[in-house]
Amino acid sequence: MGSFGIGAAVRRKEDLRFLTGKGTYTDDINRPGQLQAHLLRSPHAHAEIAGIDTARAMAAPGVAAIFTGADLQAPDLKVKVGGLPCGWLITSKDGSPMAEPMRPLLAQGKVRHVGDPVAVVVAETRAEAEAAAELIAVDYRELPAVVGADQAIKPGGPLLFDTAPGNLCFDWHLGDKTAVDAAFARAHHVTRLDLVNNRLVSNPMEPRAAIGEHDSATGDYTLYTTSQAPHVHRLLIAAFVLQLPEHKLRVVAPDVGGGFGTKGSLYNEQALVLWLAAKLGRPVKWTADRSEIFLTDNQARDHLTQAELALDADGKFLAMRVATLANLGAYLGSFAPAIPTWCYGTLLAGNYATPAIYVEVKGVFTNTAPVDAYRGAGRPEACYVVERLVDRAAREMKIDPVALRRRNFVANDAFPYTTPVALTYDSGDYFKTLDMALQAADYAGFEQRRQEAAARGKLRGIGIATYIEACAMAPSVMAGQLGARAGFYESAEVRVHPTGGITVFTGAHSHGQGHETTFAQLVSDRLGLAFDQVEIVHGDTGRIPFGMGTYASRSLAVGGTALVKAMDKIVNKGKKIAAHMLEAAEADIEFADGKFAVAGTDRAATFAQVAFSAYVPHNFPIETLEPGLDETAFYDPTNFTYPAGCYIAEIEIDRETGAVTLARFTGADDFGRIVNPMIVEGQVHGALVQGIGQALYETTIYDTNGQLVTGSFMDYCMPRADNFIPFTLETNTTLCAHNPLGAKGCGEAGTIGAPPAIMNAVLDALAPLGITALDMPATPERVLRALARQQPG
Ligand code: SMO
Repeated sequence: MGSFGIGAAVRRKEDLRFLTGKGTYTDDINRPGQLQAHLLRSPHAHAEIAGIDTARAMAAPGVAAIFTGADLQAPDLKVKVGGLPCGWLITSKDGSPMAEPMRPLLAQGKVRHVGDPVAVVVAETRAEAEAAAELIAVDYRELPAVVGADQAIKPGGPLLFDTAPGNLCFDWHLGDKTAVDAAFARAHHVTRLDLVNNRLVSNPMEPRAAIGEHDSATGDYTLYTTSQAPHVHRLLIAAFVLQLPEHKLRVVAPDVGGGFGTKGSLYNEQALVLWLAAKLGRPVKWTADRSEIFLTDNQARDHLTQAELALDADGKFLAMRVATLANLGAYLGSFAPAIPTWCYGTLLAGNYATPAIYVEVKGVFTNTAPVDAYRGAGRPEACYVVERLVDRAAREMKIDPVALRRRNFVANDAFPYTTPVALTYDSGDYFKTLDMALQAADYAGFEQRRQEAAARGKLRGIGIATYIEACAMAPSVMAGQLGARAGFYESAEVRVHPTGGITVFTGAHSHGQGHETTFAQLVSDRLGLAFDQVEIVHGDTGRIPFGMGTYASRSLAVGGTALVKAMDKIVNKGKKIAAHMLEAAEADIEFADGKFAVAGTDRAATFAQVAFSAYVPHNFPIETLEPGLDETAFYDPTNFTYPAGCYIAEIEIDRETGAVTLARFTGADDFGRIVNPMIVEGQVHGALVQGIGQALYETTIYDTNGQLVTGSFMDYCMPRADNFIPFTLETNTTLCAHNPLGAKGCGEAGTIGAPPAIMNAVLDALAPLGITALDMPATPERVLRALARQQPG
């Protein structure tokens, strides 16, 4: 099965339907008698609602119903509608739990960001619902708004919640402050840096959508929706928001056009359409338009950071100290508080053996859209701090940035290596990865290219960033101790059909990752079956076993391992059946290439023959074995996985326009075992474009009143194909030491390593002019302003 097994660049099965327009996305689904919902959203960033008059809107054509926040809490309701729960509890330095204000489905007397939902109109058509919403009169009493985390924590300013004094959600820390302070006191050199990690809008190609359906005869609910984790969303809606028996709710996430973490969170509309469907006795559909995505999808990053690195005279890192303000927006997203804490602070060791690290993070509420997980989720923010600091330290100490990195890498013989910020790296070879990238980038030839560019009037710079990420969060017990309100295992059910075909039901979810192909390769490889004998099913709680879905680059390492474990059970049972069929001892049966064979003989039964015997048990050890050959496995990893790599960016700056263009981009990644190199390359390309997008193009701007200035593609610069050049990508594989596939994950690397590589290159190009600081994105305007500051007059 070499051509379809592990390591084969199999073309994606799912692409036939995607590329021929035959995918089924939530908005492609229409249920009989369905109504359309439209949300009236706040035009103000912060206001009290003194009254809502829906009378005129109710009389508008096609309107079936209008509900406001008060209706969700009405005294005559048997079950009041709850707020959206948060999946992670962060504990502050002083031991107190984070502030956890309610996030209602519809505003309860107050709005806290532009786009906050105030009322829902349900009508026969979307146009009618939208038109009627215009007729709702809301009496807003405007309040002053606050948009920056640094402003929000100033005393005496606007306050979002009475239950969160100072707009503070948590004040968290990690690491040994005393050891860090002592190391700084004896340092030969200290490098200091203030950084802004710019806020992003994730903008998946497919907007969020939800269809709620309720069967009044059975009491069953169905939700079709854009979700990365259908079982998690079912649990949250059933247990916390609507208080339904969990088994009465089926959540179907059909084809999903990009998740990026944004669709891992639960949103108001997903619960609301179910409540509406039951209330109105008809299915209710809602699909976001692009403006709603900008206003109400969870946004990303938005850190203000002060970072310091202490070094000895040889450039050995002694300690790192980091203080970050993390803007959480107006409400807590499902995983929001975990992102700037456990997903960020724990990654500040980077690829380095820094002996002492201390990080403090304040999570702050502001009158902006909620901020939550987005591709990389905390790790890009950490990598950006580390790699910008290291580069600046190299420049200040006049040490070659490559040499400084090498001097401080975790040594190859140090694994498993426990960092001062709670993680244990299991495997890696950062030296070889760096060397591969340097070689492929022709690092040695750069000076010549710089001079050649200078002759053309261009400023050319080169920048390096190494990265490490902690993927596939684990283990569940540890996560629970750290405040997680979820498990981190994954499930797989493998159904063997009597004629030898396989259907895999996986708890992981594919929203662009290509699981239907990669997981089928795992089966083809392990069971020796033809590729088209294998079907992968995901995304439907009515079919799949309970699973955690897809995030944190986990699907292969965790979901794939669950699948391997289920197949191991099948092979073990198959051996018992084959031993009976072949009249041999079980211990003598070997399974390879799809055949159960008696060792050292040519007596064998194919997988299909054994499967048939399992379901038509005429020649079967029925006294000792149950018929059937289906197996299910759950896998809870014992550690995170640690993909790592090195990116080298080369850019040119046009001094007249300030425009930064990519000249070269080279990467060397260690993703552990790679199942499908073509899919991995696609994942790296996509993440690199998002990472380079953050560094050069994308940013989210609110004005001081909390109005979103970058609320459309006219103002928010999405990277485009013509901004890019072909990437040169290498892989250096060290296997994950604790899962049987040796897989580490590949989905987020590019968003983590690319931003600092690009910014280090931009600052390298500007260094000869004395420019030492620049924040992302390095837009032409910012570059020109920086150049102008250096040339007074
Ligand atoms: S940002 Mo992700 O789905 O861990």
